[in-house]
Amino acid sequence: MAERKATVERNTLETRITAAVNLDGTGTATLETGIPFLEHMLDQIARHGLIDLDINAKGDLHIDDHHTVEDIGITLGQAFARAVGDKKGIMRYGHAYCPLDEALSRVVIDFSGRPGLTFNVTFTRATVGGFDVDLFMEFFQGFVNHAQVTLHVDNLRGDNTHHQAETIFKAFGRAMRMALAEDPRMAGVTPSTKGVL
Ligand SMILES: [Mn+2]
Repeated sequence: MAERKATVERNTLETRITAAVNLDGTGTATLETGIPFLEHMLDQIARHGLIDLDINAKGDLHIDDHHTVEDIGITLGQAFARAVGDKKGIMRYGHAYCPLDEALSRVVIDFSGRPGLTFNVTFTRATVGGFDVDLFMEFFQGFVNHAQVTLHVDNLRGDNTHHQAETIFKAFGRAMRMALAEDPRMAGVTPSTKGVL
């Protein structure tokens, strides 16, 4: 099986980002974004998705975190799209429920080739660790648009905002791990009756 790795560099007047992914990693993350809470979340994707992530972002944080968070989502989405390639042999669909104490989230992903995000989350607070929780949806929208995946994110319950966010990212990692897993019976086969994804 070919290595499923990609590195994408994306520079705009607002942000300069490099994102490297290895879909068959061991869950190590090297993160330099200037946004500690986002790094805590990206670390969950790596650890629970068994995906190696190396993300370096220099953004206009003197304005706020918005451009940097959205553009990390975009760049990471581009890296995933490139690393997953023609999607032959993958499970395509993945889902996971992850709890953290009182919080529970469900994430369902389909490497459909079509961008689509349903984000059904009501955070109990507006910020967590100094991070504006509105930006989580911006991150996932950027990711979905460029990875070309269908993604349903539901926070089913939770009182603590940190727990809500963390269960979403853990479930996202786990769902990704399932969707990207390869079944030897599907080797060389596109998991679609259309024959193309
Ligand atoms: Mn935590």
